[in-house]
Amino acid sequence: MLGCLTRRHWPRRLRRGRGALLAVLALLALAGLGAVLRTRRGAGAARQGPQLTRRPGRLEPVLPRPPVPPDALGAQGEAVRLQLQGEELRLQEESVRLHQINIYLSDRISLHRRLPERWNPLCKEKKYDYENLPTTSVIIAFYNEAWSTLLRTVYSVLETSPDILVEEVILVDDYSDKEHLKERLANELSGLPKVRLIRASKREGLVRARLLGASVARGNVLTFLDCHCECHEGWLEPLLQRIHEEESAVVCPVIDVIDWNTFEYLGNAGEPQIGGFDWRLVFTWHVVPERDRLRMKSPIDVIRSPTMAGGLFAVSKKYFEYLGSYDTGMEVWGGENLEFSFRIWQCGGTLEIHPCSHVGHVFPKQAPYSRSKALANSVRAAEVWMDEFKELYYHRNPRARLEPYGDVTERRELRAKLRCRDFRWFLENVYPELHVPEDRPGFFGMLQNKGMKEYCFDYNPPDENQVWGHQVILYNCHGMGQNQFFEYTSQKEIRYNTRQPEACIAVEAGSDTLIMHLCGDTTPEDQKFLLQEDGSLFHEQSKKCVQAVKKPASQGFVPLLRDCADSDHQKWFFKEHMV
Ligand code: UD2
Ligand code: MN
Repeated sequence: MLGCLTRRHWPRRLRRGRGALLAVLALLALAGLGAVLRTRRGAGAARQGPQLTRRPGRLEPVLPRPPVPPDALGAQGEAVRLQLQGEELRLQEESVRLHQINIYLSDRISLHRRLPERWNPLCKEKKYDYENLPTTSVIIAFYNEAWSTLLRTVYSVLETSPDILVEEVILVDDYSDKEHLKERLANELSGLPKVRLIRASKREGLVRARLLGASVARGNVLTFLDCHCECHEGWLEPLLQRIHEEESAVVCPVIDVIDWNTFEYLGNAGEPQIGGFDWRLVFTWHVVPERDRLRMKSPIDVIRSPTMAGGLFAVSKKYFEYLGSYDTGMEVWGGENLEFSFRIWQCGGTLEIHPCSHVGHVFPKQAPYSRSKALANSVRAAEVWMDEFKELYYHRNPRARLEPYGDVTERRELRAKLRCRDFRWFLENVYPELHVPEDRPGFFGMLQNKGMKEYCFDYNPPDENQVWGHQVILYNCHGMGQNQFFEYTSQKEIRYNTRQPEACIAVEAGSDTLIMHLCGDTTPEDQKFLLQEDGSLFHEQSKKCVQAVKKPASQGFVPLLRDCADSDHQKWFFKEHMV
């Protein structure tokens, strides 16, 4: 079913065009495969051609990987913890402060290290249609990246990717100002086959930097990578094979974590996670839903994903252009991944993760540069693609409503031109796992106390990844949504639904405390509250009312269950946020 849906908008004309191209290639192939392969490899230094007889099923990489002594630091992708003191320790700490990555250690790990095998063993058996696969331009945009993480990315691509599949590796310098990225980098790269370096003449941000790379790319497929990656053996073939089969598929590798401090490669052969988002438009990871697992014939089939993390994916160049490439009104960082994900699905493509393609990525300790434009970028995505559902986002992030986001007319025209589906279709068909809040007027926002008007329900879990299990408190109302946003549903739940997975207020068993639990499919008894006309909040199971109570021996207040009484401290009302 979905197969037909996804093809709906991809115009016949283009597809036929491609068919014709393939026919020509087939004729050429008949005339002499060698000639075709030679042109596909392009001109360049002495490189080895495909060695089908010597290594059946695998082809030589662009560059051979020089041997790295097994006892060299991190040579197998294992964790390294240097025992440093004095000046050396200071230098290490400074490198972390500067890059939010332990570059002091990275500089001491080989640029040619091998990663341990962390893919499903079935991937090793997989056969590829090498002669017919499209070629790719690998595009790596970078801004002020450290030397060793950047160069390790480049070598890793060259040393793991079959030469026959790589048209070129395009590095796009997004107007970095670090000295090592100037002449020294140009010199280093000029000695490498197929590597091109282009430079932006002003800071473009990752969207326009990537597009700069795409504009000069000569491969059939664009493969985007971040500039601090390491590719696992066999990472490229599955991406290209899938696009060869289905040109409107945008395919992501599994993103494995490389630890920012120890450079341990935390690859994992198990089932990968897929991408989602919460109503703040923050990207989230999820396990594969059961209905998709049932549809898969093998654990190494591609997996549909509602969204992508953003940095690592392959897309047919022609299809990328057809889809409107990127929203060039997006600056610096953020938002483009969800925008592109919505667009792919709503405009007839598919977004997938291939379990056999693994790439490691260094997730920094925290953001190494200012990402102040991320909010405006998300607003652009919401304004163009989310229809009335953008209100759910604005409710949870009221500041976004005030954010100047520029002009999106052209992007809306693109949506109309491609006759893309609406956001409701996306939610119902691609991401039905996402709970869609009701947000009934008067029943969402901050939950304020009548007796102490400055106090609101507040929940701030210490761990962003574990939303449940902590006590709900009262705190000065700040009016910014986020951790003070609650929704009272027609199912009598008080949902904390800014994040994923969603949590609901419950009464802790045997106590008078309100704590956060995961919401149930149907409302569990301990999560049922009645918000009554007079503002009292009645817990049905215990037959008690929620009251604002001063915490003993502290300045703070908490909501606790008490016998119901006619007190303003037991009256609550929702207010939409202030801004
Ligand atoms: C994630 C994505 C990233 C991007 C971002 C949302 C992964 C692994 N990473 O954040 O690719 O989609 O979410 O926007 O999925 N860069 C520039 N110019 C800039 C800023 C960044 O060229 O002004 C480069 C940067 O050097 C890097 C890439 O863009 O190569 C992505 O930036 P990041 O690594 O800081 O983003 P990340 O991984 O935190
Ligand atoms: Mn990154």
